[in-house]
Amino acid sequence: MAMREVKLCLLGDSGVGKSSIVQRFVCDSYQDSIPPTIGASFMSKTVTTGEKSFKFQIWDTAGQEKYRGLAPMYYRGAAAAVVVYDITSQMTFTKVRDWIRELQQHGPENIVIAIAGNKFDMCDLREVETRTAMDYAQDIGAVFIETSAKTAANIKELFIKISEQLPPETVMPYNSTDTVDLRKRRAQAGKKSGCC
Ligand SMILES: Nc1nc2c(ncn2[C@@H]2O[C@H](COP(=O)(O)OP(=O)(O)O)[C@@H](O)[C@H]2O)c(=O)[nH]1
Ligand SMILES: [Mg+2]
Repeated sequence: MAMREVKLCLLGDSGVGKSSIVQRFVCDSYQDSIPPTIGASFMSKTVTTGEKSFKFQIWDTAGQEKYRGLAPMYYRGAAAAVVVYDITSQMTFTKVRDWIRELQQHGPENIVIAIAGNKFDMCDLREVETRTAMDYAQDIGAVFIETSAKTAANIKELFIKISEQLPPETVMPYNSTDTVDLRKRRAQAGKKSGCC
């Protein structure tokens, strides 16, 4: 079976649940109190859909303003970016537009963008209507999904939807030169998280 390697980065405001989404996806675990991400961290996970396997190389970035300048290092060369907001916070959805603008202006040309409305388990406190976010995603041609890292709702589906949208040329063959570069960068710039 063909294995494809996909560089993916998570962007979004601090506290929206980026690290929790990665932890749920990679380790199938969740912590109510998860340490804040410093700079960025890296994990990988393989998903198989039908005849294809995708090895996601996931860069989880820190949302704080002070780390914002580092983001290009993680979305550069990425095949996909997940921009996360918290459905209980309108302010975090406003930040999504800033990230999308940045990706459109400075990101890779064919990058697949996904917008994830996280904390779906807290619907009672919802501030961002599903329709609003879905319409926005549709306008910009992004994948849209609401997720809960806490309950695991739609976490795997998020990555499957992304893999379905990847044009073949943006998916790096396994063991390509870029893979080597990525590993080098990982050693230099990232901190590997070990939740499993
Ligand atoms: N209720 C709920 N809380 C979540 C969810 N995902 C993350 N959190 C909580 O939100 C806080 C911030 O999560 P974190 O993953 O560190 O956010 P990040 O700064 O975007 O990486 C933590 O207390 C998490 O436990 C979720 O799906 N539902
Ligand atoms: Mg984090």
